Amino acid sequence: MHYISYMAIRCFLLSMVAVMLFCASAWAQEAQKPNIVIIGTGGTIAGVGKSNANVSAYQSAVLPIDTLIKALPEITNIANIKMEQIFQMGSESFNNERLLKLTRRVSELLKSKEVDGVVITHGTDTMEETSYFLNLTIKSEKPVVLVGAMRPASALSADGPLNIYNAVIVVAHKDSAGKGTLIVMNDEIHAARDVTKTSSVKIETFRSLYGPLGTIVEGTPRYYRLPARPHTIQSEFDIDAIDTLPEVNVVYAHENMSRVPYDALVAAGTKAIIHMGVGNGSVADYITDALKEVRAKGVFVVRATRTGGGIVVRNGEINDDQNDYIVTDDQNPAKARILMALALTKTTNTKELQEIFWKY
Ligand code: DAS
Repeated sequence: MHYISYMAIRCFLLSMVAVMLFCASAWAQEAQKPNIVIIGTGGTIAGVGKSNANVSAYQSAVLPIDTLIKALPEITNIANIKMEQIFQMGSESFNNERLLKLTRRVSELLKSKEVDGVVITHGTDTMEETSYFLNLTIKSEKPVVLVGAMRPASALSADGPLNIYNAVIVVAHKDSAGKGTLIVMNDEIHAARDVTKTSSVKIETFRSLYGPLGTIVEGTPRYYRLPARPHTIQSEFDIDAIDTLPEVNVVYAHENMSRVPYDALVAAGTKAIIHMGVGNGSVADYITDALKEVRAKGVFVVRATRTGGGIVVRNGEINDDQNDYIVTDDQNPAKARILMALALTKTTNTKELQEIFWKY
């Protein structure tokens, strides 16, 4: 009898040890997995169409972030996930107030030792602006990755689930630290500074002027380039030092321009106008005086190009020195607006403002 009870106790103890070892290894694996926070803001990625055949006609910003993430149990193999829903809207509705709120929350999360990175699900329409702002104002080398979708979650071949999966892979990977804010879409990893949305409907809409930083292949991010301009901890801008953003607006130039948009924006109190000029940021001869009056009234003028690529040459066809204008480097007008708003939190000296465009 004693022998049987001895063996029973021995088996029980051995099974307890096995359970403890399993838990320890599971805990160790959990402990090894990075802690990632996924913030939901809305967009197509959370969209729902009337049928799965609706890939471009749908209601954006419907599904909550936990519904999107619960549909992806695979990501718990990559990281420990927490979720927050900060907005539920199309990204066309971002404004300075909402941009500051999102950025402050990301900054707060990254200050915690319990957070190793942040993924933001975001509409694609203004994702390049939000990511550029984060890229310039977040003082952390921890990865921040924005992700969206061109097809709603309800669609046939929805691109959102794999985009989120890839975004978590990228944010969780050690190689993604210190590269600035990233956008992950369509298996590509883009630098926030360079990327722009180039199509209203195509899956491959996000393009970077000089190509993506890298790609994701079978669950591994592969980087081939590094950002060349200062970002995050290298940037002079700090979200914690920004209370509000100066009002900066964009005017799209075309044949037969009217001066009304410029005059109306000055009357409304804008601090700077991004002149989205044809070609090399050109100004029609019948608008030249209007733009000079804008500057004379103390509103800055930044000459940008509507072409979708390339720099604006200073003092090329227009005497920017004499007119006290600023020219963009290769920033598109939407990003020029973000950068000018940040620059005006630092200086109102035209030469210093111009240097900021050539630096970031
Ligand atoms: N409404 C667009 C947006 O939220 C849809 C999208 O995400 O593509 O940006």
